[in-house]
Amino acid sequence: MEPTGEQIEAYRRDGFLVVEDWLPADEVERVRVHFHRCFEHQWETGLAPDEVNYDPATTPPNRTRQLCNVWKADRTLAATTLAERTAAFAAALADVPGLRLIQDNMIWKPPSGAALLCHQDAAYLPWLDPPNMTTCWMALDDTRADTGTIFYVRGSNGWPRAPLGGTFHAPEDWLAHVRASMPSGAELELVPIEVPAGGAAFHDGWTFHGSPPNERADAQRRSIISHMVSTTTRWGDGTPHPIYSRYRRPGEYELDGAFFPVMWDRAGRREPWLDAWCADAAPTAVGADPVAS
Ligand SMILES: O=C(O)CCC(=O)C(=O)O
Repeated sequence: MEPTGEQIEAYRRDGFLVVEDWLPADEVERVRVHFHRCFEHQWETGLAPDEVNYDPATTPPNRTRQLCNVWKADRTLAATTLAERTAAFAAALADVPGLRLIQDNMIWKPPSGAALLCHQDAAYLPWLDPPNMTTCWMALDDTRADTGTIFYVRGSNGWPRAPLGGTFHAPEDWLAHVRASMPSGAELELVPIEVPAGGAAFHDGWTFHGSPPNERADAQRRSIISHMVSTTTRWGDGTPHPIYSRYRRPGEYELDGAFFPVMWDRAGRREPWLDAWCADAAPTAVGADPVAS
């Protein structure tokens, strides 16, 4: 599946592209079941994700919940975040020769859940050379502006690159960092992504985006996200990342495909073990949404 010329043009101009029907309905149902197992800390493979920002017993109920690199913990979720077609489509949008997963992300904003800071993803990657990112954000619920969906700042991919600033989880003002970083004379055009469950939005690593609080007391807002980097990316010589730099072989610059798998490249490369890893997931009965009211 390839983007049309119009989609590529829109992505490069706006810094994002919405594709309303990305995941089939049965995949959305399967993913929801495994998403909730993971938030209950049930790791299908026995391996924990790299970041677990949620504990059912202690996390305040209105906090937006997050797990990162769940592909190692659950192979049903891996099949979605490591899908070849996602990388092929995104590489064409971003005009890169191929993409590897740097991190996947599960975001669960519960009813009345707190905001996430409006930020640029690539600013979090000074440990890579060059810092870059292409993301596929996939909705597991019908999203609306008032359910705390993701918002993009149209055209901010063309703004000067800002340093990191602000608190990611539950900031007091989710727009403070982008307002402080935007060039003078620029307009803050916020675009809420309102899609049916299974809809997706692709965005560039320098596009400002974030999400306000979920204003509704009756709506979940869940998403599963593939954060990818170009296959031309190498380790940088800057300050190591406290978690992800563990996967660097001393003295080497090449990213290791065992930890940052190549999903697709123009030469036909994909990690040879990847399809078996995803296919080995135990079949899941498709059924009721675990948090449906
Ligand atoms: O889902 C959200 O609210 C934000 C997600 C995000 O920051 C991202 O996909 O890069």
